Amino acid sequence: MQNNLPRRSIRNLGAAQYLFLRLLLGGLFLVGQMVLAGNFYAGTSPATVPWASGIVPYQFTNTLTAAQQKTYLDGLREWELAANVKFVPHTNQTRWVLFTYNTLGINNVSASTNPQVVNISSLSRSQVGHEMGHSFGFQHENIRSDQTNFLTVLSNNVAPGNLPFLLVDPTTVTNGLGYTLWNVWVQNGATNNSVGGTGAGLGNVIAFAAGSGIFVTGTNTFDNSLRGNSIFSNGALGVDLVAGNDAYPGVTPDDTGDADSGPNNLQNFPVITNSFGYGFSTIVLGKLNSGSSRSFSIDVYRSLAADSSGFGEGQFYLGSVNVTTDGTGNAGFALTNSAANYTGQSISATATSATGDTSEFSAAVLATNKPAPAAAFAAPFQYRTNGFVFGLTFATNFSYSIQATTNLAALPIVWTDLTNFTATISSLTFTDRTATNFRTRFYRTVSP
Ligand SMILES: [Ca+2]
Ligand SMILES: [Ca+2]
Repeated sequence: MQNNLPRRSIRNLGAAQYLFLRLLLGGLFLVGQMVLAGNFYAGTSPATVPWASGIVPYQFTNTLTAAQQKTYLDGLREWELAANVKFVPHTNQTRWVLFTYNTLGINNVSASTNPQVVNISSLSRSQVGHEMGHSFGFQHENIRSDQTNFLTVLSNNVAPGNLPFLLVDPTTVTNGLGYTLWNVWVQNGATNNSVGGTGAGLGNVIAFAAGSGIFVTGTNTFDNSLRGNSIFSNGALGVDLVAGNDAYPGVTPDDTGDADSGPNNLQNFPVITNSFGYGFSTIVLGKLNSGSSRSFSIDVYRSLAADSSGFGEGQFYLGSVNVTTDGTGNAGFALTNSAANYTGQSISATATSATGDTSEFSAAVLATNKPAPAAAFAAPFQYRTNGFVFGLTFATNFSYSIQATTNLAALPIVWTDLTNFTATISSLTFTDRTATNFRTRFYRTVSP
């Protein structure tokens, strides 16, 4: 029944998230579960923020240890480096901020009280920086007042009870935990969703998350297609499928036959066996093991650098290949991308089943430079009424041109392209139908 549901799309979400993640601090990445009380502003500090000349008086609760206070000061220091603000110990100023710590798993800011109270449980420099963003009037991208410029919320795709967390200016939300630590979180029975797509303009930018780029969790969470996005520079895996018994964060290894179950059915990822650039092209060879006699789309990506895990991510989508596994669940694939030679970049791939389950990223393989194997002429060599006929053998997946000239003596020799192609078979018989009026004819094959 779930497969009959219309496929839902989350488009441009990445762009919105990207803006959010940049927030104000540029290189300092800040995310976390957040609870907000008080006023919300449109992503920039309003004139009513009560810190004259950027001077922010602060005080620690007397239960904070010296180490906890230092963590706070480290986070505040990031703001002082990035913005025109300065934190000073509170003395007799009218408005000030109180820094506290709790063990309840709650991070929040009471922005409209005096003193403001910044309450942090997961105390870290980045969390302090994040919460101070709220203190200054910044808000999560998903609730900013100009949200609709960046994000379309499909309410039928939001779990019951969670819609307030995506509303513009949700002033009714004063205490809750609805925000995602991950950039895109597909969870708790979400099915038939699409994040991105392989068509033009459908991919999202999903980058700079502290955790995974896309995080897929929960039982009965499957058929979620994650294709064609630009996923890079995230703190954990580009795509993480996390079953209940998985160690997080982490690569979920392929299982032979792919009979395991979990989010996106723990779809096995491909294995790239070789990737290399040559000429003006990049060739990617690989294989997939999954269920037998089933069809899959292999999406191939390149990244300027491999993820530190060695798996993915996928910064630039290179193209897709459709494969069908044999009776033992195995399929090979080859993709030739003719856009450029990406030698030195990291190549990775995902597999997506016919029902839409997308895998995690494969291990990244560095593309090496490789000259194209030379083509060879072979019999028959025959002159027929419809042209000159000869055989050629190739290395598959490489591109070749067949060229001809009528004069080797006149320099420079003028070679004419007869055809260009990427070899999908290792040999063919070629007929030069233009070779009907020449006394002599010379041929060569060229690979870029
Ligand atoms: Ca995993
Ligand atoms: Ca699996």
